[in-house]
Amino acid sequence: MLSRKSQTWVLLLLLISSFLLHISTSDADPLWAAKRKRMRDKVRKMFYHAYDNYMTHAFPHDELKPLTKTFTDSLGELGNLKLERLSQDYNGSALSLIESLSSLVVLGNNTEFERAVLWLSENLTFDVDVRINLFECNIRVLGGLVSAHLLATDSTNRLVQGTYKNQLLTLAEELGQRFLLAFNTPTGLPYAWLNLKYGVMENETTETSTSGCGSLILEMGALSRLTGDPRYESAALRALNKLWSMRSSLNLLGTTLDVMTGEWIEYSSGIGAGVDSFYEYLFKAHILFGKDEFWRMFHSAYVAVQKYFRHGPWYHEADMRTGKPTYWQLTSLQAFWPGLQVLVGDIAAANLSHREFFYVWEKYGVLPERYLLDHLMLHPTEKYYPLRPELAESTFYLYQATKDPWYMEVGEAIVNSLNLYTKVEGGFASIRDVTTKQLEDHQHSFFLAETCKYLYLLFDDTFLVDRNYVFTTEGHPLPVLSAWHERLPETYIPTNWTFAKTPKQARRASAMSLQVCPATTLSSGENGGGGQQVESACHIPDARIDHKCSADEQCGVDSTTCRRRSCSIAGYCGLWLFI
Ligand code: DMJ
Repeated sequence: MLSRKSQTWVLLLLLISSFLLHISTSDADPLWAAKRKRMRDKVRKMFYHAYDNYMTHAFPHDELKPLTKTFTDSLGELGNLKLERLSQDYNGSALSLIESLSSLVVLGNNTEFERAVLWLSENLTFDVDVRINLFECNIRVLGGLVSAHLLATDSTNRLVQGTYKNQLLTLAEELGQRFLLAFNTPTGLPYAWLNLKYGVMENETTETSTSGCGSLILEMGALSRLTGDPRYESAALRALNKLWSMRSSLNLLGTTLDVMTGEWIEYSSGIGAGVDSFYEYLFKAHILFGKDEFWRMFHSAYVAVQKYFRHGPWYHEADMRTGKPTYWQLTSLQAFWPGLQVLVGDIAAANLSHREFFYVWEKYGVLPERYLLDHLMLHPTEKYYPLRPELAESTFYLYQATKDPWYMEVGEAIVNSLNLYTKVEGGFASIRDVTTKQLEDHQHSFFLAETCKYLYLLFDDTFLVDRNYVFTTEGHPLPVLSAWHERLPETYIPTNWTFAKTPKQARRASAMSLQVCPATTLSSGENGGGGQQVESACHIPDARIDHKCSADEQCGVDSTTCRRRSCSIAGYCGLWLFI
């Protein structure tokens, strides 16, 4: 008999690997199958249109400017839009090529992958006088290299192993060593900015974001596991723990902080810019490394988000000290949240928010960067759409979890919009203003790393069959390896997944639902019959199924509002209003 924790893992892995089941009603229908294939081919074309134009007009520089068919060496400016003066001899870091590596494997183009690996092995250097943003360089460059190294050494990918001699790992290690200089602060919280050649510069800003400190553990942890050098994981973990210790009594964090003093600068936060991947990495670190402490942190953080930020399907921002709402805004970056909710099993909540994001997408044809929820209108200045992947990402996760063909229709709408509004002869251009569809001369590297990848996986998930990956916040896959885990290696073997008896159960089960309301999920499992859908991660059922009670302690937590129910004078649990 597996322990409850073991069961948790079995179910989580089943959820992630529902890819294996291939039980979609739509797949059985030849018309749907043909449509999926057509859509997959359309996305493949999009990727190559973006990639080939980058290779022709911008490589080895960082990113393509598709309108003028020129390039930008943007690694030194990611994270804020300030242009840094780059040294004369800096010819870019082939950022978009690094970001394309895992996508090439997902699309099955091993030949181009190998060509790219070879080029990077021979030409990439980090000994350059460039001021980089640690967070961006970590998720894009370190993550891209580490993921590609793991793909290159995975024999099931049928890559020509002979030509690969761990060159990408050597490069990743060189970069990781440079990163370590950023962590040299009294708090262990890393500087946001670092010069790759000279380390942290004099008078460097000490302000950084929550994501900047809390979204390093996947890439740096993987680097440590691969090299045997614990310094990368320790530095990332120390920063994460310090950040977590700065949470308020409500388990909320702010958005920006000072790395020297460990004090908050911006107390308001939400699930969007500056914070998003902090939540994502707590849970994904739990998947990748299996440590209970990640689970505990994530669980408290998630419940606090649902309690203080959630307003029906929307998420506003709130003050970490009081939980009082501050800004009522939907931001494009928040659209990753339903995808994360799928991983934790909060499918109903994920579906609800996803629909709202898609509603806004449909309203403008793409997702505006910021939308004012209190006025149901665009933010006056942040009207742009820089080809972001988040809605496609969540759509992919929701389709994997539910196999509901509606999500493929959403994917189709996204693909059509991208082709209609953003495709130009020289690639795909960002949108400056979603109302006029005026374009901007920038094809961000995440379009290759994420947007195209998630859309492709939505229509063709062959890459995921028989595998178990966790995707970084930049969409780079890292395999879940038993050797990296603290426990339960047997649960990674698909044939051991005997716990869920029906595909329906597998889709609905989750780590979170088991942790929070085990009775609900387990009883539905034992009855073998579909059972209840997970409503919310904070849901705690009342002690008695008929909701009768004699004391408040016998009442649970409401799934929608996350408020604790109390026992009425008549002896029933409910959200009673006491005047
Ligand atoms: C990407 O770099 C990553 O997805 C990151 O987590 C957020 N910003 C962009 C995409 O919008």
